[in-house]
Amino acid sequence: MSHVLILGGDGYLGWPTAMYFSARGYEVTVVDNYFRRHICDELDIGMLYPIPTLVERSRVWHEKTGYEIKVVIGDLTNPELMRSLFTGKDLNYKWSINPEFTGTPKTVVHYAEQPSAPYSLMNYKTANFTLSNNLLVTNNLMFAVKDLSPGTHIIKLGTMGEYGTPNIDIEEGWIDIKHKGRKDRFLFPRQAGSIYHTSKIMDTDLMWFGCRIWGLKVTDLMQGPVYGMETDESKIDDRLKTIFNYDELFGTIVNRFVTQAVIGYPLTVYGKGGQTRGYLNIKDTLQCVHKAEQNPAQAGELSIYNQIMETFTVNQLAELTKQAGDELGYEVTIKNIENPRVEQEEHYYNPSYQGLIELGVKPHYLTKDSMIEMFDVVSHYKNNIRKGVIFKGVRW
Ligand code: USQ
Repeated sequence: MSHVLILGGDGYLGWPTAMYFSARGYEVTVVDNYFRRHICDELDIGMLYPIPTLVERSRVWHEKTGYEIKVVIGDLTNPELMRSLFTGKDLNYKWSINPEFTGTPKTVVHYAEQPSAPYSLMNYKTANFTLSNNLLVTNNLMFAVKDLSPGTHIIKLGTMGEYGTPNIDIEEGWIDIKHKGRKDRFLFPRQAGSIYHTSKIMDTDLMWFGCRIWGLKVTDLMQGPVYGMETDESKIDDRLKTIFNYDELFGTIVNRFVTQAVIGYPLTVYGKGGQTRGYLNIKDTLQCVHKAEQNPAQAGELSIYNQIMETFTVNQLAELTKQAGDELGYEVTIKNIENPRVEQEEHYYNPSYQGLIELGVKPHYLTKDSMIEMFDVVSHYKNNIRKGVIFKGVRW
């Protein structure tokens, strides 16, 4: 079965992706430097529940399913570590059943980035870390594939935030431009609202360079904010649950709103609340990455999909959270607070996102009922929720 290498395999999306592929018979290797855990400790921002180490999770996964997820712990800004994942030379598995090198990966899923917009704008040091980590890992990956395994398909997680909120429809990655009687196709204009999002634009540029110059095969998944925590695989054992942040830095909005509602904290709507984004359930992230793996880009192609299932304003999300919470007997209040970010609070937003649906992804939509399921899980950990980490006010 083909080998999938997951960079950033300890993260919110990386670990569920690893289990998803493993459960479908793929050989899976995960790599992570535990950045997210370490920074949460350092900044004292709580997660909803403690998460076992990757080694422990892989052991539990093996015990429960018989499948193996090989674990490598290390920093992928080190080019030698990245290259060892393609050659097996000096590669040290922290956990595996069979310590032999699995072989060159057919697909690499690249999540190994600092993913938080507010973290990237705390100060010049966190901005530097975001740029250096995200760009060096991407560059190391690009060179490792070019030099050692040019047939490997790279699936890179991009973000819808690269496009910003333009006053025209957002295409899936590309736009045809007519200019003075001539035509050409270009990357759709990018204009990000944070250093993190800007680092993702630079990633895309690096990968597009690699496709044009060396014929790499790359799929860029332009993902919106993800919500949820349960997947079919995480339900097998509580210790397999993914990291769930509800703090201002690493928690995404829906996860934050449900957590806030459970402890009676007024929902933190930033500014007027008209900010519109495309959202998706964590289960759909897994389907999308799988479809991308099954439909690889051709040599020299940068294939781009907008990875969202529906759009909402912040106000609509707050209202939906309130409806679900009210039905469960919580007293949910909504509070418009001064927006710590620089962003448009009322704007046009009309992205295309048919590509992945056409490949067969079946969306899970955000409804009052699906929110109620999230309330059920979050309320189970109610005593772990710390009010103090919900809003600290990192400003742009
Ligand atoms: N927002 C609030 N209140 C909150 C938190 C957020 O009103 O308590 C607003 C934000 O101002 C923003 C929207 O909700 O307008 C989404 O914010 P978010 O924190 O859920 O998402 P964002 O910072 O954009 O970043 C997240 C992930 C990032 C991913 C991105 C996809 O952290 O890794 O790339 O979603 S996208 O937004 O499409 O670029």
